[in-house]
Amino acid sequence: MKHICVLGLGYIGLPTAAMFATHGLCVTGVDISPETVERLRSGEIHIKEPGLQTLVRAALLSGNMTVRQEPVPADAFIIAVPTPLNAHGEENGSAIVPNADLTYICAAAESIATVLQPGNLVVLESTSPPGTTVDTIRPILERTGLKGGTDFHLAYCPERVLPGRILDELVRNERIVGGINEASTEMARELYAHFVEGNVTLTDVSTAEMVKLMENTYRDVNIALANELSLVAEKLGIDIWRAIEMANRHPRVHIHRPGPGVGGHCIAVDPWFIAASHPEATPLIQTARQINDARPSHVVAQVKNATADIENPVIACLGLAYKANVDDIRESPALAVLQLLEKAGFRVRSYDPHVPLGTAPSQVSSLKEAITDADCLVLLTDHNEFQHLKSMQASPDQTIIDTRGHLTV
Ligand code: SAJ
Repeated sequence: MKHICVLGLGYIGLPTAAMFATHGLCVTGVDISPETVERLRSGEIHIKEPGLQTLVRAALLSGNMTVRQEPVPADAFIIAVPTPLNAHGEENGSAIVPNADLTYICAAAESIATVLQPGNLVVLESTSPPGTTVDTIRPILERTGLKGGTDFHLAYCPERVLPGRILDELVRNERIVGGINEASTEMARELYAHFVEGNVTLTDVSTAEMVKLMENTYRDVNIALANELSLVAEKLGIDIWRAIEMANRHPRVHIHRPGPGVGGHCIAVDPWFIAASHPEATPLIQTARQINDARPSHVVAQVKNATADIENPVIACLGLAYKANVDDIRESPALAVLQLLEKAGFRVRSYDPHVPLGTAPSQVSSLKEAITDADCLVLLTDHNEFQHLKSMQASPDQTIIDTRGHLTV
């Protein structure tokens, strides 16, 4: 394998492309956005991720990586484009179960089909509903007249890295590889062996798709349980953080952390891919999603409660990113809280040390500015910068709502 095309230069595709390029392969990075291509060509990246700027520059300077808008003939193709939720979804009785929007995956497969050659390998990395590789990607590629499994190889290899630790986890994490036949699985394994140091487990294509979805569903359902327990603890006057800490001393218990909701592009989305495949069989998964989606409204109710006696209170929302110490605001529950607070008529200020000004409503440029004169401080993201919030309070009368248990010792 000498030359690969990576389609989609986002959070996963860009580090993956740069990683292959710095491990000796010739890489064409492909993105449909002319702005992204232009920016990358000038050596600048459009994503904040520790170490990524340096890695991409090294890949470009080595001459091993180039960037363009359409794929070129290559030995292998990796699809790493988004699979957003299709809000219209499918009806399940009275409820709507959102399903995956496969538009980007299909467009990527169609562009690969224009340059596909006998002997090529195509790998899908995007998180996808069960059956996508065989039922959606394969037919598009086979319209070329080439046959999957004999003329070209096809596999699914989910990305499993955590934003904020992508470069390290790309190399060290275990990978699952599932091909449409053994030869495809083996070719994909060989490809990733260029830089993956973790174990590579081989399986079939549908199992590989399902494993990825199960991992994030496990997390979502467990977070929902933590959120539900936190609601009950609140009503009972029990400190949920201490209670969880004690329960988790049991060797077989790992209660997750309650919070303002579940954000990011994965955990709030992937469970729906399983649910949409069999709505009647997934009441637990669907309920967990609803519990986690209801969390921002609960935070707003807490704010209303805390400020009931104050006329026209000012609320400082601290943290916009979906989780600690990243700049990523995709599906961030903090944004939902902000919106709901504004809708309820609160005067709001928001601050996040990682998110550029102008991203969210009423954003200010310093923590001091955010908390001065505020009546209620709502800690929405557990960034390190907020750890000493209590000692920075402008007055002891300011209520703090710590949705993350970040200030609990
Ligand atoms: N959260 C809680 N309570 C918790 C844990 C997380 O409220 O106990 C919230 C976070 O604050 C955040 C959201 O859930 O809003 C998701 O954060 P996360 O750190 O759990 O996960 P992601 O979305 O950043 O990355 C996940 C990872 N999956 C798992 O840990 C099973 C990562 O390995 C995957 O690669 C990624 O999804 C993905 O691409 O699917």
